[in-house]
Amino acid sequence: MIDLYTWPTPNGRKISILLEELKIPYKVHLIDINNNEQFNNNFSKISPSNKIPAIVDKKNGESIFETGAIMLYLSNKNNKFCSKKYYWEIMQWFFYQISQVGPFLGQAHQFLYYHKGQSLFAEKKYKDYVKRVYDTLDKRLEENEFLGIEYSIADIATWPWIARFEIHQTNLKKYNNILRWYKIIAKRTAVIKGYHLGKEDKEIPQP
Ligand SMILES: N[C@@H](CCC(=O)N[C@@H](CS)C(=O)NCC(=O)O)C(=O)O
Repeated sequence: MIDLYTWPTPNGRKISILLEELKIPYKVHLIDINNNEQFNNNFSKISPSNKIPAIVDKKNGESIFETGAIMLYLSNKNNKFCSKKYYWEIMQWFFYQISQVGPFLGQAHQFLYYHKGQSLFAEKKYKDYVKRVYDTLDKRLEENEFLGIEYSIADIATWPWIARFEIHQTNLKKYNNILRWYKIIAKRTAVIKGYHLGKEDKEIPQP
């Protein structure tokens, strides 16, 4: 049993989708980041940078923050979604998500959507970067069905960010390969369940 401290955001959804895919029982504790609950003392003990998500593994009492570490922990323990055969293919695209897709699309959301008009420089910078990320992913998916060749933590980490295509103002229909990949993953039962966590009313965005 895993305790999952989270909120329905792309980073939060990476973990709920992975837990669903792994069929691991988990209990959700919502940390409302719009109400600054991430700064509560109890949460700081398991997430020292005060960001969601974080987990506690009830089996051994281990607590983990940072989605990259959480996903590697869960996937290693269960020996799934990170095959030995394609290990380095998966790792490259997994770390590309952690270091580039997430941080750059996250900034794009701030400057292109939530705080539009604050900085023309930042708007151009992140609009260009979103295009660069999409071009990179589209090329990879032209040559491979999934980012890590087979469905893996690289796809599970990236998909919830692409699901925000409307917020980073991208027409997904212009990227045939990402579109195909997005739709296939969006149909998975575990993805649907993990996506809806905490926000049952919100549908998966359809391009
Ligand atoms: N690098 C972190 C990023 C986590 C993150 O940015 N979480 C956001 C929500 S998606 C958050 O907790 N924001 C609240 C805050 O920064 O105070 C990870 O991968 O876990």
